[in-house]
Amino acid sequence: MKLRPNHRRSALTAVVAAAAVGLAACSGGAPSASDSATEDNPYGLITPGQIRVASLGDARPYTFTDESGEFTGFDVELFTDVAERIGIEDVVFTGQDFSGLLAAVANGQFDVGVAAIGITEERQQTVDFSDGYLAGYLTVMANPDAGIADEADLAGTRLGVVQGTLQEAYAVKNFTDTELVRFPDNNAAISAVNSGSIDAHFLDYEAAKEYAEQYGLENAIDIPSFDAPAGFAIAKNKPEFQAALNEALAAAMEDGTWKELYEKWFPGSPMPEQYLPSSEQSE
Ligand code: SNW
Repeated sequence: MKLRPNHRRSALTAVVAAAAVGLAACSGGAPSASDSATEDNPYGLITPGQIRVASLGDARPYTFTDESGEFTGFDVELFTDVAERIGIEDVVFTGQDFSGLLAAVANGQFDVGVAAIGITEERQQTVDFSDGYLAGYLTVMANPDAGIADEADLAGTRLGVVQGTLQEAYAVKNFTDTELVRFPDNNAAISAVNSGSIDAHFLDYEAAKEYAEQYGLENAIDIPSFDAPAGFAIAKNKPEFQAALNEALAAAMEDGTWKELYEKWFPGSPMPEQYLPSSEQSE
């Protein structure tokens, strides 16, 4: 009794299988080798299955290396979560100077740059970005004795900036009576503040807050940089990678992962609404 249906099913299976083989043969035949590479490597990564990330070792709490040399911080944990959502567990972070970071992504040494990198039109000429994931302030951090409370007080002072940052660009444009002193990274600039060789350093808000606590400095001036939210920088012409990152990033915001990481790494900072789950947004 059962023979017949079984028989039929296997006949049907055979037909389906034959059709599948036919299809595979067709699709395998027509396109070039680059298509099969895309199949194994849908995001066009340097090494299939691995994401190489250009980052910073000293931009706590965004991206930094802990005592054991492991990369961690808000941006690192967010990116690692996003990568996992697109099926990539093998994420390798490498510390760079900020000034070389976008070029290293653009010329294909890294799949992505993750370092509180503000999305600007100028930067978009060399790299593409994911959607934004963090919008905050640029901060002038100084010794409380320096008497710096607003932009006018910067006249005649020596102000540190890290090369290639939005802080450098902003200072060049707006702090015209200030002597800018360029550093490769925040640690070098903070040492210079502590030794008194510069009066203040201009960096990202959360990084300033950490150094301020550590060294008895203060966040003297906060300048909104909401029009340049941080995004993940990726080489141009990788639309599948960009789309996958954006979808995963949106999911990390919608399920509260973004909020959890924000509270973990930026305790006490005002909670911006735009990246929260839609149920927690006011309109
Ligand atoms: O534009 C801000 C953004 O609104 C948020 O506060 C995170 O930082 C920024 O992206 C600015 N970050 C600087 C930049 O993009 C410095 C980055 C760094 O030092 N790692 O140039």
